[in-house]
Order: sequence, then C-alpha cells, then structure tokens
Amino acid sequence: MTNTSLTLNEINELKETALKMRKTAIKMATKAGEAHLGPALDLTEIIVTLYSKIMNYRASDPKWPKRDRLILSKGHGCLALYTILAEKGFYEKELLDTFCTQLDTLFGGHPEVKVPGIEANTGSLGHGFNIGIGMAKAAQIDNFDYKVYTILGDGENQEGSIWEGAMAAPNLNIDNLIAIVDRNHLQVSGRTEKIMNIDPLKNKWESFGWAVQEIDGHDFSQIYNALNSAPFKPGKPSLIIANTIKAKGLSFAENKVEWHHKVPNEEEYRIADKELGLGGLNDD
Ligand SMILES: Cc1ncc(C[n+]2csc(CCOP(=O)(O)OP(=O)(O)O)c2C)c(N)n1
Ligand SMILES: [Mg+2]
Repeated sequence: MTNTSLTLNEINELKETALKMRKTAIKMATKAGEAHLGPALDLTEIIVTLYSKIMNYRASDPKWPKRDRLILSKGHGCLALYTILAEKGFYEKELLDTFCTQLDTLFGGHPEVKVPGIEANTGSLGHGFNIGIGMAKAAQIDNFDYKVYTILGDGENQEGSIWEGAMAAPNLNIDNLIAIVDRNHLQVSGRTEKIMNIDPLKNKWESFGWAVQEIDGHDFSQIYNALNSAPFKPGKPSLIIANTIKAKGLSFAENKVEWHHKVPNEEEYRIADKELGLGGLNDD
C-alpha cells in the first residue's frame, strides 16, 4: 500500500481510456449482433483503473509468474476485459473484430484462457471467485507476493458457492485476495431486491470475516484509493462493494434490465454516436 491519490491529469487519462474502451465495446457488440453489453459497460472504470494503475503484469509475457491476477467471475462482462487487454498490448486490436463473428475467434461470449491475459474460463457464475481464492493461496505457498483480484456480479452473490468461498477465504489468511462486487442492483430478469434480496451485503461479508469498503464504482479516485489501500486489514481478504449503473455510458440503456443482453439497433447506434463520437462501425 502506498499513500498517494490520483492527480487530475491521471484522472483525465483514465477517462480517455474508459471512453475508448466503451466505444470499442459498443462497436464490437453492434457488429456481432449479440453481446452482454450492459454488464461490460458498468465495469469500465474499475477495469481501467486495475490495468492502468494497480496491477503488475507484462503484456509481452502474459504468464509471468509474479503477475497480479484478475478473474472476471461475472464472465459475461468480458467485453470490458477484451478491450482493456487490447489497449494494454496483450494482442492486436484488429483481432477484436472477430468477437462472436468467427467460429475460431479467441473472443467468444465468455472469456477463455486461450486469450492472452485471461486467467480462467468463466461464465458459469459462482466459480471464478473460488478459482481466485485458490490462486491467492497458491501465492502464499509459493512465496510470491502477487495479488488476486476478482469481480463478482451482485446477482452472482445469490450462488451458494460464493458463500462457501466467502467462508473459506478468511480461514486461509489470504489478505492478497481482493474481491469486487459490481453492485448494479440488476440481474437477468429484474432487480436483485425483487428476485432474491442480498442485503445487507456489507454486513454479510463482514460477518464472514472480510474487511469491506463501499465505493462509487464509476469514480476513479474512489476506485483507486480502495484498491490501493487493500488489504484493508492485515490477514483478512478484502471486499469492495462498487455501486455501479448497468450499461453506464449508453444513456438510453442505463439501469434498464433489458440491456443485460442486447445491442444497439440503427437508431440507437446513431444516438450513441452523437453522444460518444463513435464514428462508423469500422472506424478506429
Ligand atoms: C451458474 C449460472 N447460472 C445462470 C447463468 C445465466 N446468467 C448469466 S448472467 C446472469 C445474471 C447475473 O447477474 P449479476 O451477477 O448481477 O451480473 P450483472 O450482469 O448484473 O453484472 C445469469 C443468471 C450463468 N451464467 N451461470
Ligand atoms: Mg448485477
């Protein structure tokens, strides 16, 4: 942990990267004609901060043993991961054009380890988080000081396996594990409060032995300060509840349940172009 905050310049740079990622994700989704766009857009600021300011990695050597790991447990949000890994040089951006359009693409609807920089096949909710627990323990056993970050959906918190992991991790004394819950209050078919209420979420995780902070998941300073100060308590795994807006950045889609798995039609693309400056579908 270092005691610094982001400068205004740094925040502006992060905002630029976030906008670029959103634009690329929207175009990829539109070209493919199908995607979990909403669940990717709400992760943008968190993922940009992780890869730009927090994580140690080598894009030219994705398996570098001492790298920090990110497991996207809510694997359906993979567009956010595909776009940042391209941005950071793990592979050529042009390859993203194959997303869900070519049979042999690296970039399917859920992430797989065949993609440079992706640490686990995820998509079946409730599992990636537990893979992250194993990796965090492995660092201790191997005497490495890497950290493991894992991002969960709030609906994913309804999975029983999440709570097995939540119970196990504090017993393993892994304070190199940082889990982030993408708290957008939406799942596939409605609001989490209606489908199966997970509140009081902070109290639940704390009672399982985690150190918890709650932040605005679109505020770069709050994201950075939380990630940078983990572990929040020595010896304990850390959990960040990141309050987010599903489909953030696509004005007509924000906080709308139907945008869980949906892509812009022609008219919607025109509106998004006006608001974000997308340009044509094949423009850079
Ligand atoms: C084990 C399992 N059950 C069901 C699904 C289908 N599914 C995909 S996304 C999703 C909703 C997840 O909601 P949440 O975790 O809140 O993610 P969000 O999209 O809101 O970020 C579901 C049920 C799945 N992928 N895995
Ligand atoms: Mg959700």
